[in-house]
Amino acid sequence: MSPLTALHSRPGGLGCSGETLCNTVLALNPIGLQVALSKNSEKMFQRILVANRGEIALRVIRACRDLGIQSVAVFSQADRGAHYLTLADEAICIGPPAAADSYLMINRIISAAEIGNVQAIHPGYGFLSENSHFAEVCRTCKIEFIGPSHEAMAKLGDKVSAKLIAKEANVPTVPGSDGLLTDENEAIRIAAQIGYPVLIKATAGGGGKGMRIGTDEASLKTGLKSAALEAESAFKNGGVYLEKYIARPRHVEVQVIADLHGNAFHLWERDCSLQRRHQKLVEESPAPNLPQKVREAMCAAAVRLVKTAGYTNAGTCEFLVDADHNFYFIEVNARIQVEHPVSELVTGIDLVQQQIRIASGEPLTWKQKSIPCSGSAIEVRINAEDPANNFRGSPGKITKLRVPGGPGVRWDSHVHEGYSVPPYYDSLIGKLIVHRPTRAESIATMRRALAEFCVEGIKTTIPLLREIFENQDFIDGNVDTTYIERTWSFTGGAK
Ligand code: MV4
Repeated sequence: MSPLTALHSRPGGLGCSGETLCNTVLALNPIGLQVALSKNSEKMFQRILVANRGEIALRVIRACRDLGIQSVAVFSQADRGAHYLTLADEAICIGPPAAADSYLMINRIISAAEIGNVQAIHPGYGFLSENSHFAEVCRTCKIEFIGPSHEAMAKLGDKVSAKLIAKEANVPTVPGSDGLLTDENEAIRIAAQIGYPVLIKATAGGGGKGMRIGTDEASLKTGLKSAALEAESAFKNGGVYLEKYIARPRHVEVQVIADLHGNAFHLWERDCSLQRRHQKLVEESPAPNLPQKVREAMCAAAVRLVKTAGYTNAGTCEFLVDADHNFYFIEVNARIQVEHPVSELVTGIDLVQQQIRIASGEPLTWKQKSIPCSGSAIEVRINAEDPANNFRGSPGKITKLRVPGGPGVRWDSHVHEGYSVPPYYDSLIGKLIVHRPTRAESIATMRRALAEFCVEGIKTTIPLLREIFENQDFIDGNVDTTYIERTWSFTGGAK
């Protein structure tokens, strides 16, 4: 089938809503360098569609180039002309600026894949990356989805079902309802059993949506109703469950990776406790102040979980860690994550390359014991936001940009001086990552790098990050997920 036949025979394809197939821009590859593939190259993809934008699109484009694979980028009208698109071998417009009309439209992404003549799609993070229906459509269209099977994604995307799998794998979970709540009296009975406070969570939830604290029977009752309503409107799934509320937990997540041949490994953990309103600010590996026995048990638990679930490709098992270093599995992120670079730096493994290799059928031939956790890596997210104005988005033209460099510094970003940050998407403009032999040296290098940083024309989170790296609690590794809101009044918390 020719690409155009595919396009025109697809109901609701690119041409479905009037002006949409705006142009297929063939960008010339300015580098032209191809690297020979190692073994199994006959099965390796020749062309991959990058179904994302910005920083992560460029990260995937770079991984393709490193592997000698051609990349086809997609872009919305808001991203037309962006420099990073010229680093792909081809770029295809998929619609208007709003994500719902472009990056989230399955039919347009699939049409672009057919026009672009690719064998596989990398979804990045956000957008369609954890949409099991999209992964299933890819399979139907005989396009490899670079991620887990749609079955594993659906099983783990539902938090109640993920917890059941965790229990089956003998992975500790937070005591709670062990399933969806069916009526109020059941919830009251379970809450009395585990003790207040309790947390009501949406099984389809994410980012804290559909979450309510119940401190007594009355607030539990009202919380149940409002959580279910919020979840129903946000996720079209009003299912809720109950957990014991863990006070001031740390958020520690384990990077896992599994091939299509039954091999699964962990790439150690990341501490992502420092966050504000469910937006991570700082991520690091290894987690500070976590006893070696605990981290080994947590990492082993994560591997058991993915093996039991039949999960493949890169993924993350999220845990809460309480003050006594008990850990509890809470959910799986079935995608490459924003913070993956810290795990790449301590292990020396290129996660995005591995995702592509795994999807093409290559086996992982490592030994768990040979995967190092070397030194300390810390990432900060640079967002186009105004910390002095309730972190409101700060889109616009970057009139001046000086990025840090030097030993131990990595800058993953699609932006440049003269780039205009569009108002339609996530405010992440780049990730600054340092890697040093010790955590103290990483902190020193991060301070130096943040001091070198100069961005003008838009507001960024850089001033807040500079303060964090002078903060004694952070330096001591003594922060939890509630720290910013508890102690930093200007960030919207209640000091
Ligand atoms: C919790 C919790 C305390 N106890 N579960 C927030 C979003 C979702 N990913 C899980 N979340 C939490 N679950 C129990 N049983 C506290 C949080 C939580 C949190 C978790 C990870 C990172 C940041 C957070 C910020 C506030 C609350």
